[in-house]
Amino acid sequence: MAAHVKALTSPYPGSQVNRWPVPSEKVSWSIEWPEYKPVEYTAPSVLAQPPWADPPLSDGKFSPQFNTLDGKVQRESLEGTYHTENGTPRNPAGRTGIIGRGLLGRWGPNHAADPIITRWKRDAAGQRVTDPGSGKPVLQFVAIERKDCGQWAIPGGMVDPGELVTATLRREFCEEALNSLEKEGDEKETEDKIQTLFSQKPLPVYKGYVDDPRNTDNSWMETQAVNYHDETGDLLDLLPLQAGDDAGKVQWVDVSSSCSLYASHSNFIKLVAEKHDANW
Ligand code: RP5
Ligand code: MG
Ligand code: MG
Repeated sequence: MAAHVKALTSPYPGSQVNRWPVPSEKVSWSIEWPEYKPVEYTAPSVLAQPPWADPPLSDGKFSPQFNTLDGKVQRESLEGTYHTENGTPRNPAGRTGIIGRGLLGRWGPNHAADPIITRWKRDAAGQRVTDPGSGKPVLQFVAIERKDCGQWAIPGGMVDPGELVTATLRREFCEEALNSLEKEGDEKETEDKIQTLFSQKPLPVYKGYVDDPRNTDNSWMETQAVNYHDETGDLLDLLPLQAGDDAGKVQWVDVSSSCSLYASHSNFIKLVAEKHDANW
């Protein structure tokens, strides 16, 4: 697993809490560090116990089953068995400078899904555009601007308890990039296009830990990122992109190494470019 970097940044998102500074050589739990005194922080929105959040571990009635499917809540990690200490899960990527859950609802892994929707960039005549530097064709993907931090990202989201990941991928894309929550229902033609796009077998891109700025020592993001590609461009050409839910903007973005994106999203986009032998 790659060492995390964004999970070490301060202040913690949506707060003025500064993490206990963790130098890169002290991230690993295998390095003894008795002086380590991480700050405790769980956001008020999580402590209010919305339906998507666990109770505090001190709650006598709450006995989470870690490293297993706990009722409908998936507490298994995509990274294998994680360590628990006195009933508290430990971030498999190492120290973050914060204990508690921060903005994350679940103790342990918080599972998300990231739909990477791509097409070839084309000129006015419909010809594929090639990058003059690499000589390779340019891919485009549907990106959203996150309302929480203003960064551009893949329109991903959390897998609901019991939800199939394939359903999350489609639901999150529709909510964030097509504004489905605010619409009565799409026109038949749009519905058909979405159906065709998501009934394709997606290309697996990445499964595992995400270097998300919300991660803590006890709660962290994991994702399954997949690619749905529109080779001809016919399917997505007329799909009406409209930002919704936690997305403030949505647009097609050219895939290249200058894409600076939320969490580890540029790594995922790079993998997609490689799979299609596209410009990076
Ligand atoms: C990232 O957070 C994942 O890769 C996914 O894109 C996202 C899910 O969280 P929300 O968009 O629901 O905040 O770690
Ligand atoms: Mg969402
Ligand atoms: Mg989201």
